[in-house]
Amino acid sequence: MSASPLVLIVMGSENDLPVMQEAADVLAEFGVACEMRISSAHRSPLRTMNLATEAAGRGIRIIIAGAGMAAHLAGVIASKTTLPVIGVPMPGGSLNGVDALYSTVQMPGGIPVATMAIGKAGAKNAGIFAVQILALTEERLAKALEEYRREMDEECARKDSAIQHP
Ligand code: RP5
Repeated sequence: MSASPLVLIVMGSENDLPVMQEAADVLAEFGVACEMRISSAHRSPLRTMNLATEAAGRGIRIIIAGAGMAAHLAGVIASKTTLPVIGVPMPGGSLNGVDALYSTVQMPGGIPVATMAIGKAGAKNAGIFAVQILALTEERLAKALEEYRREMDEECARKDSAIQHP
């Protein structure tokens, strides 16, 4: 794994870590270096702004932002960088993540956030989506993605066979 991170993973609270770890794990599987940070759009707005504005200059290519409740983290970061920003709505709270989903996905025209599903599936897909972006210019990753899909297909076939021949 190369030393300098290509993907920055930001989350609004340490309580988001069990979900956002899914993104870091899948990036590690593909050998893509990432950096994980805690910064909140509401509780630490200046730190969040600085993370966003400085990211491109230090070699970050993609930002993954996970937040819950009135989740403005991904949108605020997207407003301060032209790097692609992938949003992950956190589950939990009174609305179990639907609030975060709407807050993350409903961006005004001009400032996109690529919003994933609520929770761990969304975090995992954020990592894979980041790899897919990097694979556009890195042949090693394009091949690794093909292999990843092939293994999923084989796993499905094994389970299909197992259920038929218990
Ligand atoms: C958001 O508010 C965080 O992303 C978190 O998901 C949610 C609640 O934060 P905590 O009160 O658990 O720190 O900013």
